[in-house]
Amino acid sequence: MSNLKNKVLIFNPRSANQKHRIPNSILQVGAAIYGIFDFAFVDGNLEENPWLKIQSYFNTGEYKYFCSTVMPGPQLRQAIPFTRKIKEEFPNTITIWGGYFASNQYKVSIEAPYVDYIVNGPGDVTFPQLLKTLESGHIEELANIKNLIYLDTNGNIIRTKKEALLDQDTLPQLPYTHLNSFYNLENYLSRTFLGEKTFSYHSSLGCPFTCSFCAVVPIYQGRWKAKSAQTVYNDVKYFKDNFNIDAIEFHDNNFFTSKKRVVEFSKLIKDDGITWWGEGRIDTINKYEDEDLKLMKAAGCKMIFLGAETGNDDILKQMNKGGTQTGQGIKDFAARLYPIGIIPEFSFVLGMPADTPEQVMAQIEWDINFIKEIKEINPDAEIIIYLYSPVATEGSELYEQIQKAGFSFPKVLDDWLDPTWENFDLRKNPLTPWLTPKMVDRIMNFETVLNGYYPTASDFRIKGVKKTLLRSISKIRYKSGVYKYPYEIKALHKIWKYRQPEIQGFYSE
Ligand code: B12
Ligand code: SF4
Repeated sequence: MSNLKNKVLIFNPRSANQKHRIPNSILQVGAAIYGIFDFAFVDGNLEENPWLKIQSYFNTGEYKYFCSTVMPGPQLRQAIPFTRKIKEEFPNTITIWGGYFASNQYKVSIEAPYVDYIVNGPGDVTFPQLLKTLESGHIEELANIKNLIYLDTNGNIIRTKKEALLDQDTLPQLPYTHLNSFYNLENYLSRTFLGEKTFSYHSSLGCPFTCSFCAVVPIYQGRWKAKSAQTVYNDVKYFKDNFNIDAIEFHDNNFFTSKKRVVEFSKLIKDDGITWWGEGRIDTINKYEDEDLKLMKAAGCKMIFLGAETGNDDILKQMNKGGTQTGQGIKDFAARLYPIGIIPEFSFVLGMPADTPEQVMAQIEWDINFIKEIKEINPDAEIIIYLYSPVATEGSELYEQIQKAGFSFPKVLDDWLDPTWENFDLRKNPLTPWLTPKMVDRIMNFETVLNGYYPTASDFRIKGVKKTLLRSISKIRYKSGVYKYPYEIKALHKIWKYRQPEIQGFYSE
């Protein structure tokens, strides 16, 4: 299929300023065409000027496809202007987007004159099929390719059928060596609070739940498929043997869905001296036996990221949190993990819409007190606070509700580059009309005081005397509930460069 004029460039726009993770999205996209098309990777995280690099590839005249993964937030800063520029400077280029932003905000993306195709969800079959079809010139066959979004000749948006999730063990091996020929893999194995050399791995696709606020749901619609414990272990072992990794971040949306798989994996990895972290659900993991949790701890599981969302059972229902999660369940689980020693990292979403401003505020206060209770039960528990920021899950009840409350997303792709929308993506400035500045301040100030009184265990910069000082300064505010203007705590955080996992997008930096 490959010739000198149809090479493919696969781009990972800059997503962070440091401690770059192995770019699994583009790796998997590359795996799908490995041996079929010639392709180059450009990682915006490791290039000082990625545009120059991209341009140099296209200047050879050999590249025809510009393909970018796009998640919301900082990646848009390169994805949007570079895709536009490619079309301006090399008008014959075909542009293809994939990833969470492209799939969820598909209308605004595909209507941009410079985005030609969107791969909606998994690209393992769709991507090579799309390239082959475009190469064959049989454009009429596009409609038969699953997981694809494009405009027909009349400008109508076509969204083809969704493909059933594939058996993840049958997917091709990720082309690590190929990536290494562009960027030394050592660049991606950073020091984090988990270890000196942290490897990032994505072992399962989707999630079996359908929480109404979550970006995973519109794409996977309650489906989940995982690689087997043995396959995961084989990949981990490869990195242990070749790169001497001592830690893993599992990037799965819901790593702990299958107890059997987690137990099997724990048994396999237990003697390798590797520390690991993943994301899971409280109600799912609370069903594990104590023996399982102890085995996980012994096998290196240090911390689990858990969507607590809120302690209020009615709101959990409104969020469609599904499963059996309750406020009491969160407390029970926090208590259970304390003696076992696995740190629960609870993420809360504050500022959900309600009928009146008083109700919104009352709910915020309620959650603040709930979080304080959790810290009483398990002082090791980490708390991450997000402001509720809606995802365009069109058709969902919650989306209808937020639209009625006056919320809408940008109608033109370039508008996503506005700084206020970027903050929205970082879930710090939600632009949600039901949240008043007073409410946002109350949440943010509480968060500052909480982080002062309980500095996160995952920050290796704030320890010893610094920690004691910060705690004593924050104590009166924390105990009295007077959180306003916590400048003294902010100043210390600034001096000591406190890291905020919810903004940096990862928890174990
Ligand atoms: C790793 C990761 C990061 C890394 C960046 C990695 C990178 N690319 O450089 C870091 C930590 C920097 C990051 C940051 C953020 N992230 Co992030 N991130 C993830 C995570 C955990 C894994 C992504 C991944 O590697 N997946 C593995 C690959 C194989 O799956 P995939 O990306 O879906 O790719 C498949 C398909 O989508 C498709 N595909 C994807 N791209 C492309 C491209 C082409 C051309 C094609 C054809 C197909 C295709 O094919 C692939 C194979 O089938 C996801 C959640 C998840 N489990 O996916 C969140 C996720 C994408 N992140 C998210 C967000 C919001 C962020 C932030 C913007 C905000 C935040 N607070 O987290 C920050 C930015 C912060 C900042 N200051 O920079 C959200 C997006 C939500 C949404 N509304 O769409 C997710 C879904 C997490 C979540 N559930 O909330 N993130
Ligand atoms: S359990 Fe987590 S990943 Fe799954 S749908 Fe709910 S919030 Fe999303």
